[in-house]
Amino acid sequence: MPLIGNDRPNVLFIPIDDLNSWVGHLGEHPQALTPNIDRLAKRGVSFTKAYCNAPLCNPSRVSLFTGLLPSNTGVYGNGEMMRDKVPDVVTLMQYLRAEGGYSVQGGGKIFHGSSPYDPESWDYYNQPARKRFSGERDAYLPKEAWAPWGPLDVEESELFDVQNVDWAIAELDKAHEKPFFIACGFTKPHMPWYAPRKYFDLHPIEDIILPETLDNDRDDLPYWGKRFAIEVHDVSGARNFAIHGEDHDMVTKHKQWPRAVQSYLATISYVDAHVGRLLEALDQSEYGDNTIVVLWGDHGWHLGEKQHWRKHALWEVTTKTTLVIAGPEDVVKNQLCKKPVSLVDLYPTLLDLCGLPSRDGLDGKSLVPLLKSPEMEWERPVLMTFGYENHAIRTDRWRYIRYNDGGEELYDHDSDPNEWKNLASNAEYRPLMDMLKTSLPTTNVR
Ligand SMILES: [Ca+2]
Repeated sequence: MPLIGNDRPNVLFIPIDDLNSWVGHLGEHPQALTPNIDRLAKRGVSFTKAYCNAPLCNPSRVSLFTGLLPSNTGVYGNGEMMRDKVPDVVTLMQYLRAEGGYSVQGGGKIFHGSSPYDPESWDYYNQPARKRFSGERDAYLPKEAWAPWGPLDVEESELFDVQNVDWAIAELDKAHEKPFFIACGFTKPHMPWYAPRKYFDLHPIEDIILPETLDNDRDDLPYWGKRFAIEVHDVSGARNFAIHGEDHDMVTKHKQWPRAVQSYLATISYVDAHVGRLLEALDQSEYGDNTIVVLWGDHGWHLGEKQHWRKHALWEVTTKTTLVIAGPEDVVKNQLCKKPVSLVDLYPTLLDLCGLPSRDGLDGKSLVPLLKSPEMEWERPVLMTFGYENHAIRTDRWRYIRYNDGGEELYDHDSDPNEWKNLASNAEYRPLMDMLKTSLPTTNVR
């Protein structure tokens, strides 16, 4: 039924920078402690196979907010500006405002960077002052060691994300004449992993479990797979940040692997605590019953899997993230949805949930049917792109990667959830790969 004016639901949008799928209720790291995100998941649907469309900040977020795949915009890296590539694009916020009468406000990190990246997209943008804090390093570490993590002894109220949540809470406390879209974006758990000490104490270093890895995992990768594993590679700027050598060599040389995992888990727990404050404020506000909550990470993050760190590649760990949608009455509660979906689906999903007409030309598909019935048939391969003509396709069972030089990877998630065995050189799988290839984009904008 079409909704009008103030009958439309409000939207609380919670982007979380560099959050992979390590949240408690997904169980992908057994020590992830996120009681508040887990509580949100109980109020809606959490997706166990939610993927970014590009494995780094700018292209992932541009894709989400334009509803267009990187191959259709040409925004592949952090160096390309959205309005240079697609000057007239109507962002999700612009559409909600123009067609739905929404007030649209953002704060913290929504697009790439914490400044209002696209002023046209916002009625108001909140940007707390940024202060730099250094965490406590392990005492024996040499200065040149790559180890940007450690506990902080500071007042939490001084931290950027906490101040931004304070702003969003104040907004929820106000009377709003129009339906609102409030985006409260967290800059953590992006590096550096400095978080208040109490969150480190939740994750004692001596108990930390490292991700499962295979020593010679990279041997069966084609050229670009190996390169993406080794380099910290921004495809638009071709910059290589690996100035100290490979991240994994540095981490193991300085015995920092458990500390790194602890620090990432601690930083996630810190974010979760403040997600909790935000959700509590929503519950206590007059909007608790009429607000859609969407919480998402912008891509995955490696902590040593494939001897790789960070993002910037096309594997499962690089591309899988957290996506929870909760709130509206007709969304089922406390369900995991195991169908592959992606962040480009959020634009049409929100139009659907907000009772707005769908828009032509969007690349995603509304997830509302899955929000009502998470186990329904959903045959829709997800496309991920890293740089020009490098793509991955994820179906329920398979991940197929094809690089621009023709290099290929194929993984069977039924038997190999860690993606250790690249099956692409096995002729038996040629027909399957040819079939998966038909889901690759036919247009690749430069
Ligand atoms: Ca391998």
